Amino acid sequence: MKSLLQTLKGATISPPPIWLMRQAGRHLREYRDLRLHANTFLDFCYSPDMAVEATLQPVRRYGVDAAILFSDILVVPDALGQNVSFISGMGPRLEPLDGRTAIDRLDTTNLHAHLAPIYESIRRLRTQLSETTTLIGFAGAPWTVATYMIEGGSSRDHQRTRAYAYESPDDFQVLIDLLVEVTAAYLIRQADEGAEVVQIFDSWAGVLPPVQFDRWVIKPFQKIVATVKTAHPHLPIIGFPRGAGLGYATFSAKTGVDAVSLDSTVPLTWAAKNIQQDTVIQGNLDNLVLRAGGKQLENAVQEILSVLSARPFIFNLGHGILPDTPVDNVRQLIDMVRGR
Ligand code: 1CP
Repeated sequence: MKSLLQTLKGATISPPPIWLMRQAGRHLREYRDLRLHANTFLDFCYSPDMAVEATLQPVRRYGVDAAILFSDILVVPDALGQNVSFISGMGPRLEPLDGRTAIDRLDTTNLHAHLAPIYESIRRLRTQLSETTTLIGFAGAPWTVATYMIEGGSSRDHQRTRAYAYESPDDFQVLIDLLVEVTAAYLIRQADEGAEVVQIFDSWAGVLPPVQFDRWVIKPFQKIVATVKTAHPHLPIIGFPRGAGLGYATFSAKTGVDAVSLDSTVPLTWAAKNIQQDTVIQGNLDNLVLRAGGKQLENAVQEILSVLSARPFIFNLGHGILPDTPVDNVRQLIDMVRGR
């Protein structure tokens, strides 16, 4: 039986399942070798041969309990016709949406056709994973995806997007509603094709004040979770409202997700008391202590296990693994969690 699925159904398992956000990708030598075979990063994501291989690499190397589909949250704006490119060393680039006309130009008609190679990767992965490894599909949450669409890429403080949400809330709502609809449809298709769990990444949820957090994070999540659960009532959904602080409690209570992924700033005892009574917890090792390794890593891992492993818990990082993380530290982490 798959330990990740059992945990998401409410079982307390010892040792807890473990996988790592961004486990596929740049920290692995075999990924960097494979990456040379694709012209652009999106070509890589849309090549089932390469995406399947990249998904399997960390499973082979570490024996983690879950495989996360190799793709990116920005395939969705790409599928809506807002051309996305990834410039090496600079991150993603999009033609920024500069108002309602640009939002109205987004086109949902080719969504599934555009994303067909990703569905093909999921179908192939289901035949290649062992009996114990769970396949996780994913998407970005509307708020986080909208920040990339409006800023035109990564940004330090998402000021343009936050300003737009205050200055033109009705137009911004149109964009968020569109993203709610396509994200739900995308996740449903991933589950149709064989994703056994889905995670929704709201990496920039932490920049919003409570009223805005409710409107642009909680409400969109509620709608997506309800729509996905109508099609797939038993599909576990993990939410990751990174940086939400006290908002994690509201998020867990209100959105209907089965599990929440905690970032590393959330105090463990607070989370155990205020969240884990009702919701499975995933997290929340600092990716920098993993990179540093040694005694500090040991202490941090033991602290997390001692506070969170008495109830349903999935060991993970608080954010994605950093590219220069030594593979020996990752192996040491997995051995520690598994008590070896
Ligand atoms: O090879 C390369 O140079 C590209 C680097 C890379 C990789 C390996 C990017 C560019 N995306 C990915 C894969 C990816 N992205 C995965 C699958 C791999 C895995 O998890 O094992 C996933 C789940 C994502 C999700 C993702 N992409 C998020 C949400 C999670 C998070 O880290 O906060 C976000 C915000 C992105 C956007 C993105 N993709 C890539 C970059 C450089 C960025 C911008 C990040 C930023 O703004 O800080």
